[in-house]
Amino acid sequence: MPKGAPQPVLQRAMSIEVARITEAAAIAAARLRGRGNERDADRGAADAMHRELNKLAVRGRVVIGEGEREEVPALFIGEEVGLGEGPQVDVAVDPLEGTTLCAKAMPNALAVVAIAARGSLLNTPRIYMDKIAIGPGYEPGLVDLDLPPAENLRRLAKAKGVSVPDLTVCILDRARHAKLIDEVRGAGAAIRLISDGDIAGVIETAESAETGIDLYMGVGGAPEGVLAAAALRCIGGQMQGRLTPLSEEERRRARAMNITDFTRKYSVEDMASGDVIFAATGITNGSLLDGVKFSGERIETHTVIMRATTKTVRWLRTRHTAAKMQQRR
Ligand code: VTB
Repeated sequence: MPKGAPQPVLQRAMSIEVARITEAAAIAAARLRGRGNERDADRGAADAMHRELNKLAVRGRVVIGEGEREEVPALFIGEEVGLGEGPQVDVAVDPLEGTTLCAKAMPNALAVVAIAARGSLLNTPRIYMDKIAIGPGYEPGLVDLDLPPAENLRRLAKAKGVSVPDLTVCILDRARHAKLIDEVRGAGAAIRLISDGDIAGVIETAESAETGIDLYMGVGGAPEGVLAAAALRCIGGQMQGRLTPLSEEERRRARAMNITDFTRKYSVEDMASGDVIFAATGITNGSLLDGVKFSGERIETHTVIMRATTKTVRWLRTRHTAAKMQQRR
């Protein structure tokens, strides 16, 4: 185990169990891929994930969920999940990250879960978070949310031994990012604009040789920020997130979760400490994971499972039989 690593709370074998959870959600969502129906795909993924989570030998509590208790039937914040035996854990879920991507069969829709020792994931409501992320191997604090984009790019290029025009930044394609996009392009870097799915965007920085993404910047969902931090905790990389509530009502919801300092920059460790297992299964093809493939009786899934204590990263291709998946319902 790497020096300074958190004490393992979760059992090793649990990694494979956790993969079953995202595989089931991904298969359910993929059945409705490209049908323009966001709601049913999301619901199908959430139901499948809920079912599989409840087979896990943990005493789990959902901290990042599908919504608040009164909004959704399953996987609401605060819901108790798991078999009710075994370690006490926090559970963060996004059964269908990128509902629009799935509905339009566009790249990078994922089923995502993170399981962590109780109390080690940041509890946040569904508000926005300003994020910046880079991969592993750089000196701490190399990039910072409070630096101008051009300066972050200059520092990263220098650390990589390249020039700024060699860098590609991933940014959500939103009007709110017009200034950021201008500044990044003005500094000479390339931008991969994504329509959705910034968990994948952040993780891509940790695999930049493969994905071509060097840096993630911009404002996306806070729950997605915590899930992305859980992944970086395992795979390595730096991230800062700052909550950006847009109204008094959002500030109230955050305060109800004990968040009072809206200037605070959360590091990866602030958002996900302790022992963490992260898993994601591709729903549609993406730069990290292939989507679910259906062929007759066979269903194939592609999953990444990571663990913070050991820093093991497993890429898992699994062949399921359609009949067995039906039985598991
Ligand atoms: C963000 C991002 C997600 O949806 O939440 C985005 O973090 C929604 O952004 O990954 P808008 O409110 O600007 O539409 C995703 O892209 C997909 O859930």
